[in-house]
Amino acid sequence: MRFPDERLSLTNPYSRQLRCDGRGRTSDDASDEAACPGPLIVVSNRQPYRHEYDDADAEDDTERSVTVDEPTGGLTAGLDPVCKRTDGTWIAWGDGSADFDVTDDRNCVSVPPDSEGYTLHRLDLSEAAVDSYYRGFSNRVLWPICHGFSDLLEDRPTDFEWYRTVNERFASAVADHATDDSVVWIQDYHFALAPRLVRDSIPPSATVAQFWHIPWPAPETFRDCPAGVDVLEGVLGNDLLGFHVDRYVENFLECVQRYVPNATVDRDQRLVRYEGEPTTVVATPMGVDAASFDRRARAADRRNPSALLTDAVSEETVVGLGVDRLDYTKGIPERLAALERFFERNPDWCGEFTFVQKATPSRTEIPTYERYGEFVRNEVERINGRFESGDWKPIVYTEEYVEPDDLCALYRQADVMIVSPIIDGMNLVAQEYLAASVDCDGALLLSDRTGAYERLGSHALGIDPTDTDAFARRIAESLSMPRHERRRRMNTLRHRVFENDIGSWMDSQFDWIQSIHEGSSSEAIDQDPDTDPDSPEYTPRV
Ligand code: ADQ
Repeated sequence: MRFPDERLSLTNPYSRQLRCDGRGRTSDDASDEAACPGPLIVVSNRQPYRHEYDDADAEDDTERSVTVDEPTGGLTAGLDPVCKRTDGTWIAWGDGSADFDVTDDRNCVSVPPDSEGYTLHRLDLSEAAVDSYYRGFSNRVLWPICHGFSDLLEDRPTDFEWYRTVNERFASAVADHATDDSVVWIQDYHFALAPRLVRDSIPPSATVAQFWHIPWPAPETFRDCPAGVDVLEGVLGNDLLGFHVDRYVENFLECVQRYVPNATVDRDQRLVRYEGEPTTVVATPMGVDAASFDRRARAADRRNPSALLTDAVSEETVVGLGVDRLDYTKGIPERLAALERFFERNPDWCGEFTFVQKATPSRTEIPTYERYGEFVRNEVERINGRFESGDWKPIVYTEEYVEPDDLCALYRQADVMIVSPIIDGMNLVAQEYLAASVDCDGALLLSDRTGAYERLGSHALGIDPTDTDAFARRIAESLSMPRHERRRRMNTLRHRVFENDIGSWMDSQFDWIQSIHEGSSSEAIDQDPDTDPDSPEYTPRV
């Protein structure tokens, strides 16, 4: 490991990310330190707290009690204390049954309940708005385009106009709260138009930033995006735009160069100037709350595995695991095909190895997703029918909700984790598995098409999810890998996940925001696109 001063200039915001303890820190510690230079205004589709009526059958509202869902981890939990500390505001779609019965006449409520908190401003969106903005342009256009699935794009007539309307409503809510030194931090692809609208309606001294959690495609793919130029011009309203990895930054800059002729693109500085305003574009790979997964996994008793395993798998069975939303980007059919090939080629493993697939139905109102789920379920049934014998099944499939503690127990229990997306912006599941692998005896099979592969690929078992034969061989290899080799790989992988946890990621975000907020021009920020500066052991992708 080299020392920080060999690698980083003092002006580089990444310099704060370096750790010496090798264990990272808890999200609580991290959020205590994350330095937001002004009152934070977070904009996201999902809200951090949801108010729900408990008893839908009660006769009138006075008889019904209200429960509040709270953030349990990850980014939302990490941002919560920053909002509190900066007297901030969170603006999101209010989708809970009691949400608007607890807000004031501006649709605002103080959260967390019963404590000194911050303002949650809820937007009341009609069913038509949600259908077009969320299930329409966001998830039928931008999601498939950004993941390179142009053939799945559905451009319905009014979706983009609704998307614009909803973005305008969010931007107007931001303007209601913004002050001279506000920091507006917009999350994800649901808000491609909002940054420009916000930029034009709040004081110039306030900062507008956005993190784009999914990939950005190459220009040849982006060309198919309806209203693509509006999307680019909207995003260029940001002072700072973050992606997970360099590849997406490069793709974005190329798209701007190609489709926004009035913009000036400096590829070396990763700086775009459009209508006189600069946008700095950065790659900051997101991490997980590693300490919390580690803690929960340690609390899970090794002799009492999660109920899912107790019911379906005998104690001696070797366990493989997949945990995904049912989304066509996640490569679940490809994984099933590789498992089928593996059992064909390795009949000795029948009865000895079981693959547990935890899948969560997602965006089920969209027919493509419904068909995908149906296909996955049928494939599981077909493969099980082909190989099962006695009590043993090759695949245990469940869509049931798994509590966070049980998920950690499952991660800990799994001898092999398979993460095989066709494409994935980052992939947090792979990192969660590593953080929860406290016994250091598991192996990770990881698609080389995930953002996470850039940091973890050198010590995970890399797979091309579409190459069924090679994928099946990788499964066999992982099951026969000597224990010392599994430990060696796992130690390094865990180290990387702890070093680059969610707290470290938030620090890097706020360091970038601060440098831009303070007007220190991005020219002074030395971005080195060929290395991941926060990971001393990082091996460049091949
Ligand atoms: P997602 O596409 O949802 O996120 P991912 O990052 O793997 O993908 O998972 C998000 C979270 O959902 C994880 O914390 C995981 O534990 C949870 N989860 C997923 N399936 C689950 C299941 N079956 N049961 C319980 N929990 C489950 C998007 C992008 C990713 C990017 C993230 C963050 O698509 O590429 O990593 O945002 O930026």
